[in-house]
Amino acid sequence: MKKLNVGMIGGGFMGKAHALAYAGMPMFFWPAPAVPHRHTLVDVTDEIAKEAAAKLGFDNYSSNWREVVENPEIDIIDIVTPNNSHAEIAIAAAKAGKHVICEKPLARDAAETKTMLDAVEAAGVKHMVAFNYRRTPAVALAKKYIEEGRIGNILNFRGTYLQDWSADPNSPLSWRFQKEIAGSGALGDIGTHVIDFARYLVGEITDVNAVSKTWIPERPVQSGGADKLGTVKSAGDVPKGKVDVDDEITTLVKFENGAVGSIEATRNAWGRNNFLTFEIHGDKGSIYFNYERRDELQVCFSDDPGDAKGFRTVYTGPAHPYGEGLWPIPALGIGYGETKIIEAYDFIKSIVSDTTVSPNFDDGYRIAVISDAILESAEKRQWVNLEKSPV
Ligand code: SOE
Repeated sequence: MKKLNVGMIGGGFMGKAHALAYAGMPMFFWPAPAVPHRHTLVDVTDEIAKEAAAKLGFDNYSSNWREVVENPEIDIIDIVTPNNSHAEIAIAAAKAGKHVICEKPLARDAAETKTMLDAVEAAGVKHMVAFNYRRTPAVALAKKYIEEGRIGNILNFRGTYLQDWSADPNSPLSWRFQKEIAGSGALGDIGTHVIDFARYLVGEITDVNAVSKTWIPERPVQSGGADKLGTVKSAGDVPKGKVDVDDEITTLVKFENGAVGSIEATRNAWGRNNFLTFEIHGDKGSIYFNYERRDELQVCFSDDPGDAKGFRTVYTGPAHPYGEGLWPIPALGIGYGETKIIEAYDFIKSIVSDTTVSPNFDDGYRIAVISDAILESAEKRQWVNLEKSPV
């Protein structure tokens, strides 16, 4: 069976998720289109890379990503580093003829993202941006119902991504609060997942009208390189650094097909953990999804019997998208790991079958253009029309 060697740049939280996906993919989707092989892991020092390689099952380690990108044995470069390093690595990887998968958001703004898109297109390599949540079977099922016309013409999309890991002012100043590294705050980090849902399920966004807030303007400087994501709180009189990105974004949106809607993203919503939701109303029915209950899709169709009208729950399983490879009984449980396994499967399949996979760098670029427009709208306090922009 064909093997594809992966060089993974970054061995933190997302590195763990991607390594799990490479290990698990052939166990779920067999025969595998090709078996991803964990060849080399790169991190900032040899010591950190060595430990991460041992933990995540890679044969080799390195602290020099350029050497790994140039290594002729490597087929795929997987980028799971902070946002400010994505472009340089992806462009070098594309030039070296490697297929590239990169964590979201692709880069810090649309202009930087465009350089990545241009590079992969010029090199003719396969590319994917890791908006994994659209690969939750219940989300793919929503897409299927919409394409089959089950809820008719879409009127409204209401999407949220709410977390609370940064609601405490003592949560450290992770790189995710620094514009120079992250590009934007809640918008780029989690709002982009909702924008991906909106484009995937409804269509292209044409106009936005947003408000943005930074609730906690400074945070304790984080010790050590690893991103603590609010799990470690600093107490007492510790040095603080400036937060120069949005903590919260709320925007109205208009779609090309006439639908309207709203998108909200915040990491300051006490009690919300991974509250990634959408409710879509069509003229023949409605669909509701909440990632915190990710085996379930709530549906209501206008032709349901009058005495049974109301939302009901479909539990995803073998009858639904990706069901052929996943667990044999509905509601045994889809997790974050499974969404990443499906993502790896679709990426490997696109390489082997020489087809385009979505979301790819073009989608990542369009999402970056929408994100820039949201920030511009919040700053100018007015609607911003995207048809005049390069989407
Ligand atoms: C932090 O908000 C984070 O890790 C995001 O960066 C991921 O994209 C999301 O899936 C989980 O939360």
